[in-house]
Amino acid sequence: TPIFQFKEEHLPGSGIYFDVIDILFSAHSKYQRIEVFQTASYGRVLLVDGKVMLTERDEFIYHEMLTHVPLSLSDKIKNVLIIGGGDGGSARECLKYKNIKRIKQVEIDEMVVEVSKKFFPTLSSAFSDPRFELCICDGINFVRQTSEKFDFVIVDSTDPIGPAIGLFEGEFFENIKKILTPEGILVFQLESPWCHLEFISEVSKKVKNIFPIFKNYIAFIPTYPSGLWSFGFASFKIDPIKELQSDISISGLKYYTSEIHKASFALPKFFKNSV
Ligand code: AG3
Repeated sequence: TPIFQFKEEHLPGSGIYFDVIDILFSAHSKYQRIEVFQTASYGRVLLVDGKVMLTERDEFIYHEMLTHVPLSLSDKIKNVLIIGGGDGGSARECLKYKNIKRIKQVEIDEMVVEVSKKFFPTLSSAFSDPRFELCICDGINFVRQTSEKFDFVIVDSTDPIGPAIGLFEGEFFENIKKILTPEGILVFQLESPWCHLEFISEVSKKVKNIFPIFKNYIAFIPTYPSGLWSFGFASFKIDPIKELQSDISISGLKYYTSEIHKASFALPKFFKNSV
């Protein structure tokens, strides 16, 4: 029997709810409120400031689409930088590729990592891999200062509020451009075209002015606002549709296929018209 209903508002007066069976964790970190609930239908849910970051049941969709769309385009990707993504889901997917030699993760909030290790073992398995390296620091400063180069940068952020605002700004994307190799790719989570269209269109315009190639793509993620979610893809020369060659060699995926890859760049008209 549920102890209460947790609700997240997606649009004024409308949203999603979960029957909560158990409160597994609830605390304030230096940056944000972190909660883990056991729910009736979605398994464990990770909340940051009252917003759903992931659920055990549908996290695979988000993490597969953030990583396999770019990684299926080139087997030359060796060094990966993940900004945010403290739960480990994106790193877990990257580690499925033999060509990836090193993953550097830059997460601002250590509590997210600790909570994932404790409550989300299927996500945090990556943290013990020898190719994985964690830096608890601010991603915005990291890309400003580092002299390292990366073949692939993933921005796996929260919504653009609090410490994450800077992860959607021009200066941040300019700095990522400087640390990418010539064959490099940037992907980032870009909110819901249904709920945050204006924001998406502003960010997309900024990134289009910085990178020669920029494309928006979408996926169906049931527990995020409206269920229609988007991502940004940027690169210097790798085109995300033309460069897709053969079928993906990674087995055990549950959402990503090459058909889905191609289809994810087909945008609903209201979205296409505004980006
Ligand atoms: N990052 C994107 C979560 C955004 C969801 N927004 C919301 N529920 N209002 C998820 C991090 C998973 N690695």
